[in-house]
Amino acid sequence: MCFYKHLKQYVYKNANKRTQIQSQTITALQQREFKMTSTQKKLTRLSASVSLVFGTLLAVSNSAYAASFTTTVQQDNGAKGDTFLKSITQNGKTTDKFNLVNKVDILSNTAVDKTKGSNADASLNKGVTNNTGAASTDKGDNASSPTAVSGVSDPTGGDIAAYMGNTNLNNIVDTEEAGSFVMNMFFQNQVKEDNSGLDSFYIFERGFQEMIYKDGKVMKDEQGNVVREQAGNSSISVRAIDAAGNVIGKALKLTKQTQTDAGYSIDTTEIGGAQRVGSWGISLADLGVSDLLVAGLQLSANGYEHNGPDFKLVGRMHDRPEFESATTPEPGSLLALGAVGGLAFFKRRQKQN
Ligand SMILES: [Ca+2]
Ligand SMILES: [Ca+2]
Ligand SMILES: [Ca+2]
Ligand SMILES: [Ca+2]
Repeated sequence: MCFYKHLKQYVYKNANKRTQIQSQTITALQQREFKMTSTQKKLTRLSASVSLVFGTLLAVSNSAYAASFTTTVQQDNGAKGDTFLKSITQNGKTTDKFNLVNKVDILSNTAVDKTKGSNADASLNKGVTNNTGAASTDKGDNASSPTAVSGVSDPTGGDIAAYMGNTNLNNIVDTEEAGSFVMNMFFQNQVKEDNSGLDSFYIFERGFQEMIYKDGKVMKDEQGNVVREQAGNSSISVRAIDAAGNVIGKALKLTKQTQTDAGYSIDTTEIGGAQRVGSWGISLADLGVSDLLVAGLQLSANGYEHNGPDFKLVGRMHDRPEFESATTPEPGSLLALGAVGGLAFFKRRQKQN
């Protein structure tokens, strides 16, 4: 009860400056959740109305760091063709329900230079590329796509959203190694934590390979054999955002060394042959947030530090039926709802006592 009393007071006390305190509120809630006794946790679980609003906090403490997972794709026409994501299996659970990106705000993206590059011709438009700029839309050479690839034109948020907004893993964002971008990606369904053991987001990145160089040198083991290891060739940074696009939680750099094999290859318009794909899974715990405010992810890459990630971002549909038809609420209304829910619970508890 103490927990909700404090919560109610906290939310009310800060009602006028709620946008500023969103992330602090989450942190405070998480800290209190960790401090809760098992009896308190049991009480919390019994309260359906409160769990609707705050129940997701329960999952925060039992989410382990992202485990490896298996990706199943349907690829009928080889690496150049459509490559549909069929399911993901992780921690013994399989899902085929995905939460797709439906809106992208490009905050920055190195502009294409039509005077440079391999297709230097200012008259060129969509459908070809000149390998300048940063993020652009790209697809398998023979794959279907919602629109022509952005090519030598800078992509719009709508272009990127269209390429992320389907399960065709051969519709991607291609990024030049020297380029930088920051993009906010929002999902069609609410992002909710659950106890399925599956991550909330998956990123597939083209360029997974066997490395024989480490720190610029060929490494050898004690027997003198060249050390080969599997890794991606690009990294990407991610951070949770709320519905207004404010960053929340902590920044997370997914490095190329931590990629795992996604088990398939793609050959897109910007490359001359098939490349293997690696993957990362991301949980809300990895991002240091509960799902109270999460509406999407901010993805970013900074030149050679990330080396031009070529990726598809797919969310997983949560296993929380009570949220299934809901769309992502605005942060303000969520907090107000939280305050009301907390108050109702507090009053009920008082009566019972
Ligand atoms: Ca390009
Ligand atoms: Ca890459
Ligand atoms: Ca190609
Ligand atoms: Ca690249």
